[in-house]
Amino acid sequence: MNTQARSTEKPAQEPLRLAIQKSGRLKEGSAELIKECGIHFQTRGSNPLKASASNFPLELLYLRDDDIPGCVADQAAHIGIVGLNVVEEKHKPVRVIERLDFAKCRLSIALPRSMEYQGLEDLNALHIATTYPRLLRKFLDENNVQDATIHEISGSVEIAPSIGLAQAICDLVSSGSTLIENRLKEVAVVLDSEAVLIAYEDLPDEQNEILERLLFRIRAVINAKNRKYILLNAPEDKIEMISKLLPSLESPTVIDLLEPGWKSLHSVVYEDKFWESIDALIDAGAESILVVTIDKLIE
Ligand code: PRT
Ligand code: ZN
Repeated sequence: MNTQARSTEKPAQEPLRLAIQKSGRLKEGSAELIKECGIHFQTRGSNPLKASASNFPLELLYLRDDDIPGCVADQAAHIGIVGLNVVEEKHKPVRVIERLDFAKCRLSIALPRSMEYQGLEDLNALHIATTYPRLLRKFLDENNVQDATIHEISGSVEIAPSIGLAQAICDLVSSGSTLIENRLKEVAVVLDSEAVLIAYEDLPDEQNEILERLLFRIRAVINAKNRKYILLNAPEDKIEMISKLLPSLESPTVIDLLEPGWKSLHSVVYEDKFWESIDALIDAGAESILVVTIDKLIE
């Protein structure tokens, strides 16, 4: 009887292994995303580089960001969260599954402010310092800049021109203040980057199924992030005009108010577009406008 019971038992599911950055600019955003997906982790146990979720078949591996594409390519991790800049530079065989809408930056070429610059051909004959030699070479080749020399260095790229190591740099920029501090000007964008979810190219069915469940949650979180739920009141005869002005995702809901001749309009809107249309909405007669954060949005 015991044997029979054992034979019908389902084998334990092997969790999906997700590699995230151990410490650095991606750490907080990665942890926040997982938390918003409703996945909980106990405090790390005996191994400080690993953690298991208590309510989802997910295991976390904490790594340096540079190691994440390689670990996913050789299946030490099934999936990873890392900057697109690192994925493209490392050029490992992994799939980029989803842009995650945080850690946005750009890989740019910058020159000393005093240097004259008319266009990409002015980069010819320059020495350019970077930690991204592959991406820079590709960009220069694609733009027919054949005579620039690339100096690969491992950090502090922004000081290279001031110490005479190079005449130009190619580095990540977000606010632009590091460039300003170092009297540099941005002249060309090589890559627009942000955190992305990458996956092993040929995941086993079991892990692929877990990934699909995780992706469903991640997309609901990302969809909600840049959208707001808006409620407003307006006279009945203004509702049609107002609904045309609203940057809605779909047809708004219109509800009668107790006060005769007045309606309430509810809709989901893109936050950035909402700010562009707010004045027009008020001019058209919208009142008591309430904007509410959305927790998750499943489309
Ligand atoms: O230790 P580990 O190897 O894991 O981390 P790391 O030191 O290599 O990387 P980390 O944590 O600095 O960055 C991780 C990822 O964050 C990068 O690969 C990018 O995808 C993303 N990211 C977003 C940035 C920036 N913004 C950014 N501004 N990475 C670096 N910077 C640096 C940039 O190199 C420059 O020195 O910030 C400076 C410029 O910032 P601004 O705001 O002055 O323009
Ligand atoms: Zn790194």
